[in-house]
Amino acid sequence: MNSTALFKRLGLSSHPRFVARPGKGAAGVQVVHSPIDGSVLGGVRLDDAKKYEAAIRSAQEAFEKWRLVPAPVRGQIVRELGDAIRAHKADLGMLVSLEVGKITSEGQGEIQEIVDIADFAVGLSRQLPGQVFPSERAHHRIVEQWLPLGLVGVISAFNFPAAVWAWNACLAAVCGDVTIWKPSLLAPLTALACNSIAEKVAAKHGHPGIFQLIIGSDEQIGKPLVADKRVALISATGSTRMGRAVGQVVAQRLGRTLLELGGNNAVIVTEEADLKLAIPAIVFGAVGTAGQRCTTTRRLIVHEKLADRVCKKLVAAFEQVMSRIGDPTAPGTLVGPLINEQAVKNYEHAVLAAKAEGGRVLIGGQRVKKASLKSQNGGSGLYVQPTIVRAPASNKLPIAQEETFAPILYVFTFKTLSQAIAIQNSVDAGLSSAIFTERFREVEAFLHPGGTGSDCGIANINCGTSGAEIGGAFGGEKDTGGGRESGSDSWKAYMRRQTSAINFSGTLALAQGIKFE
Ligand code: UN1
Repeated sequence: MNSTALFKRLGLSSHPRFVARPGKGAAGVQVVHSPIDGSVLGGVRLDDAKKYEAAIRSAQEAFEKWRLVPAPVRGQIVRELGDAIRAHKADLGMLVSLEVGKITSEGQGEIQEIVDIADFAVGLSRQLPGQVFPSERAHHRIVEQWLPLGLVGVISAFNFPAAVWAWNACLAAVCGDVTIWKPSLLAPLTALACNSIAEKVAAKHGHPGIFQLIIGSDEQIGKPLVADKRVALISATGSTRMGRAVGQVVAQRLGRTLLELGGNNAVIVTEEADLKLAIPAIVFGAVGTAGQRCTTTRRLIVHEKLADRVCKKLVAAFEQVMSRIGDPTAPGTLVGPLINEQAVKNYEHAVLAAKAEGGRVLIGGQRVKKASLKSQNGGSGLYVQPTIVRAPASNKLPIAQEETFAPILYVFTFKTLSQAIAIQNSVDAGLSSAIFTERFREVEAFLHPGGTGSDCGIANINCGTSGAEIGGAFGGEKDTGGGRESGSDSWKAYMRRQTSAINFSGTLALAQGIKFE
C-alpha cells in the first residue's frame, strides 16, 4: 500500500500538524505505527496547554455565531460534510485499515457510518421538536423548545476512530454546538483527516472553528478538557475505568456526560433457534474487528441440548477463519491484527486464566506466527487466533466477567430461558445482547416490558450483538455508563430544554389555584 499517495489525496501530507518522517523520540510528536506490519505511518504534532486554551477560545467564538444560524441551514453544512466524506470514503476507509488494522470492508463500513449519521442529522435539522402542553389556566399555553448547549468535548477510542466522532459531531453541529474532539493517540491520523474535511466545509461557509481537534495525552489534554467548566457536555467512549474517572470529574462541576463504555455482550441460542442464522451471526460478532468492538460477542449462552452441536459448527467456522488471518487490506482477509502488544498480552492472559479456571479451549488460543499468516505482509506480531473456550460444567468462568478486547468467545450452557437470561445479565456491563429463537414467547421474555429480560441497551432478535445501525439510540446500562449516542432522540443530550408558560389572557392567574391578592 502506497500510503504517501493516500496521505496526499487526504490532504494529510500538507497538513501543518502532520510529520511525514518523525525522528525517533521526537519531542511533542506522536509517532503512529501501523498494527499491520509495525511500519511508521507518520507522526502528529501534539497539542500543549497553550494550544488547548486557544482551541477553547476559538470554539467559544465560533459558538456565538453558529448558535444563531437556523438549524436547517446548519443541516445544509452537515449535508456537505457528508458529501465530502462520501467522496473520500475509499481513502478514509483505507486509512482506518492502516491505522487500526480493520479489514477493508469494515474500514469502509466505518466511514459509511459517518455518511449515514450525516444524513440522519440533516433530516433532524428540520425537526429538533419541542412539545406543547395544555395549561390549567385559561388562555395560557405551555411550550418547550430545545436550545444549543455550547461546547461539546468528544473523547473517542481507537476501535471506532471515525464513526463515533461523527455520531457526536454531526448531531452537535445541527444542534448548534461546537465539537472539541480528543481522539485516541492510537488513531490520530484518521482524526486529522476526518476533522480537516469537516473543518474545511465549515470554513467555506463562514464558520471556521465549529469542529475543533486537540491531540494529546490524557494528562496534557484529557484531564483539562474533562475538568473545564466551559465545556458543557463530555461525550466519552472507552473503558469503564476511564468513564468512571471522567464521570466523577464532570459530576463535580455539575456538567453533563454521555458515557459509552465497555460491553460484555452475549448471544443466547435456545432450542428453537435457527442455526443457519445464529452461527454466522456469532462468528461475525466474536471475530469481526478482531474482537475489538465494544459490541463484540464475548459470551455464548446455548441450550444444553444443543451445546455440542453448536460448538462443533462454530469450531468448523473458526477453522475456516484461521486461514484468513493477516494483512487486513489484502482481499479475502477476515481477521486483522490487534491494536498493540498490550492487547496481545491481554488476550494471552485471558486464555491462560480461562484454562486455569477449568475452561476448555476448543480452538485457537495462540498468537499467530508470521509464516501462518494469509499474507506475508504482517510483520507486527500482533495477530492472534480467534478462540472458543467452553466453560466447565459448573458454568463458572470468572475471566468471562471481564471485557478482554480480543476475539475470545466463552461458551456457557443453560436449561431454562430464565437461567439463560440470568447468566446474560450477570456481568457488570450492559451494552448489547441477542437471542436466537423462532419462538414468540421466548422473544417476548427477552424483551419483557417489565424489564425482566435482557438488561442491556441493545437487545436484538435473530441478529448479532454488533453492527448496530445509526438510526437507533446506541449505548447501554450499568457499567456501560447509561449514555445514548447516534439515532432516535439521542440529540437531546446535545441541547438544553426550555419550558415556557405563555399567558395571552390579559390577566395574571397563578397555577395550583393560588390567590395572592
Ligand atoms: C464501538 O465499538 O464503540 O454496533 C461502536 C457496532 C458499530 C459501532 C460500535 N456500529 O458494532
